[in-house]
Amino acid sequence: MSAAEAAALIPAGANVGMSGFTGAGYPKALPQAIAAHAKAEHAAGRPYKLNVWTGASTAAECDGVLAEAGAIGQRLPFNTDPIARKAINAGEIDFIDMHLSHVAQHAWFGFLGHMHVAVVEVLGVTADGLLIPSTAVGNNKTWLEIADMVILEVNTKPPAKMEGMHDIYYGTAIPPRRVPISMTHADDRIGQPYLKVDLDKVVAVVETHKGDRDNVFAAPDANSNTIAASIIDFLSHEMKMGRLPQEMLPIQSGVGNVANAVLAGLLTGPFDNLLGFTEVLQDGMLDLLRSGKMARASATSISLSSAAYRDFEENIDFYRDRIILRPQEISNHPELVRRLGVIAMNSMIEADIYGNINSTHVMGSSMMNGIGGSGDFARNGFLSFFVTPSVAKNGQISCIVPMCSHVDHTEHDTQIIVTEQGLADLRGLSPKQRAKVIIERCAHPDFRPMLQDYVDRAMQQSAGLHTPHILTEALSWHQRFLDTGSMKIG
Ligand code: 0RQ
Repeated sequence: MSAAEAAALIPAGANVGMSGFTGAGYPKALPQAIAAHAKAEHAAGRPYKLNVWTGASTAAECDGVLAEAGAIGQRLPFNTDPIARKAINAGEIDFIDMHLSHVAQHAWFGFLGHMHVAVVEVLGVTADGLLIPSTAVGNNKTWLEIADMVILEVNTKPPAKMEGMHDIYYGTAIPPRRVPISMTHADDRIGQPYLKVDLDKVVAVVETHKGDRDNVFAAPDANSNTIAASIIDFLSHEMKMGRLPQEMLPIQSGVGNVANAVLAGLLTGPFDNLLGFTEVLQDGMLDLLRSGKMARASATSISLSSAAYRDFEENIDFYRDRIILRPQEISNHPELVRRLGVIAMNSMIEADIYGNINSTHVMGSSMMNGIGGSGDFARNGFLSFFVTPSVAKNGQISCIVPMCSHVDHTEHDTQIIVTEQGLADLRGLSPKQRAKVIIERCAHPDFRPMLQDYVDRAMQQSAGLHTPHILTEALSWHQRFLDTGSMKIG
């Protein structure tokens, strides 16, 4: 069926589960056809919006076109598209920012409402009616299970030899019937290579032949390289001290340039036979696999630059033995992250002097991308790093502030903060001890005296001295930036 015919089957107001995770495996044709359909409906004076649930972010030809057409009512759980972000921050899209490991189970529990339609990209359908998953698994297993009707986009562009790479676990149940997930190594296979679907629910099959978005990265800059070097030194030290096993623990790495620089640092670092247990497999991890430094990687999505993607395609026989793609409820599962002892590394927007972390909001009220999987890994990891340059916007914003303008990860989840200024190891420290090391090691020299002055005065004025604060001043740095364009005074 054509994408336009398939799009016409989706009624206004439907809850639609789409494939897609960090710019990989999203539907390429349906969203554009839905956007055209929405525009036609709007022109005829009829309302048309859908509630769009995915694995994580998609791309311009999915979130972008839908947002541009005003076709998204509610969106969850993660978005990086600039047009959709603008609509979210203009209050036009109701965005629900969720831990990525929660999405599938909250959908089964019925917490999110009923799913009417699933639109899922696959690489093919076997003679037995099983589905070959694409470059991202995300929440596809769940969408296919719970949707009333299913639209498949069969994309013939990704290498057909990806068949067999995936590991789809069908052992999850709803409490009280849950059982332990029997995975003890990051590279264990516990499921089957195919997605299942009730063929009676498949109302349309649409063919596409199109690659995923180009997930380009700037070459790591000096700050990213310094942060990466600090983390690698720290891990070596932990190993020397006997706190980190010699065989090293599996690595999770968030998205972005700093995350990629850390992976690039591991390429020349002292660790061998690494394992990845992450959600997004980016260029840096592909390099580690190619070099032999990393033996295997488990993820839910392959999100590559076009150059890395070519390498993946050309060397698919090599990579298919080394990469395992799982549903995100498994790639990000707290039980597994804790059992495997994952080392979590995620970027943030800002940290406060006590170690609370804001990963999602700019100046307290505007959404950037979402919490993604950072919380799944940070709370349950063996070690948890949060990284950022110490300043943003040409030095006018301090990424270390008296109080975060929004909190995604509490002080209880944060172990280690790293900026290009240095590394603050917060393990075993009280709030006041944390403030001292965060200010000394992580704050930019332009803001260090202001932060110290804040703490000194809070020690005099605060009602309680466990986490000293001056409540009328705690968020004044953000307000000053909004008023003057700088957090600096004068
Ligand atoms: O804005 O693009 O307008 O210049 O934030 O900042 O430094 O380019 O960093 O691309 O690595 O993203 C936390 C957003 C970092 C990301 C975040 C502004 C800065 C710039 C981006 P401009 P950088 P990155 C795995 C785990 C949450 C989800 C997560 C993220 C823009 O890593 O979304 O971890 N993480 N998932 O100027 C105001 C500050 C700022 C600031 C930076 N303090 N105040 N603006 N910026 N610091 C993936 C998944 O879960 C799927």
